[in-house]
Amino acid sequence: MIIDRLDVGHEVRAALAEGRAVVALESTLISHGLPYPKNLEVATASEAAVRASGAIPATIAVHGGRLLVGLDGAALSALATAPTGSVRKAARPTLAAALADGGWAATTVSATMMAAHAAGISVFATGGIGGVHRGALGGVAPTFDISSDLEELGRTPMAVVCAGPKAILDVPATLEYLETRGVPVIALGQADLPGFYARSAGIPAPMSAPDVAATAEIVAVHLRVGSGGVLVCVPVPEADALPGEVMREAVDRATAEAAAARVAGPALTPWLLGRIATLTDGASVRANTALIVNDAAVAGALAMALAVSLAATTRPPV
Ligand code: PSU
Ligand code: MN
Repeated sequence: MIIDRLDVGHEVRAALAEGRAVVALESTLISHGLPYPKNLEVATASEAAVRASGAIPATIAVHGGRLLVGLDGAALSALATAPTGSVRKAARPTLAAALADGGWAATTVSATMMAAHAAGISVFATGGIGGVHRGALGGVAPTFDISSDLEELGRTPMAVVCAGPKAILDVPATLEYLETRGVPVIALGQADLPGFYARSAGIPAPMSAPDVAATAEIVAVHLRVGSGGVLVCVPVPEADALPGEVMREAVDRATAEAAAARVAGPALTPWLLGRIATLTDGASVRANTALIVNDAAVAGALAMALAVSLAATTRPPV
């Protein structure tokens, strides 16, 4: 059982026991998504943003065969400064190997959801979820590269706060997949689906809620009557957003280059994010940084609102 591998930090354990708001944070964006020292700054700022909302942060990673829920400062910087290639990327299909290996592994959205749910956490913040990659379903040689994040959202009850599916993806196909798997997708404060680096993905969101309180109501009901997760999409802060056109050009070029270089599998997302950072002269890293910290703040507020309503009920057995 996953619970046998779980090490929940003191502060997080106490907060959960008291029914206080806790927000899970993932670690792949630290090890594979952003360069040092930006990654450590973002991880620290995200934890601070959760605390500023009144909730307790729980950054999750794998080390020494254990799933750590609530990294301390030393662990966070060990992960952020580890040499490239020395940290595994653990998703649901690769979590067991990462635990068996005994070294450091960062958890993606899917593995973070597994650990957070086992610990009893209902709210999780990330930058952008993985999804259906471009070319996964069509073209001469479909890759079938669909992130395990989507299946996890379909099965694990939890609110995942992000800035939209990552812009490198086939976003309409990703929305269709989420619909098929029964995952509500809520845009916060706007009708358009947030576009990760950009405020809008250029398509309407399946549904929207005006504010955190209204979002919390939908999430609370879903966690009681539905199964699986809810995806809450918050637009990147205006000041750091990439203009839609700049984003589209960089994403198109990076995607074509990745195909030409035959980059595939778990290496694809980190490769694309890195290439887009170069193509936009670092502007995409500023947007990515800002959206991650903003998501953490919103997740903190959501967890505060939910702590009240979830405390009043017991979750049905799964
Ligand atoms: N959000 C970011 N940067 C990232 C990620 C999210 O701003 O690097 C990570 C998440 O951990 C997500 C993963 O689960 O990218 C998706 O990887 P893949 O496409 O290989 O499933
Ligand atoms: Mn993949």
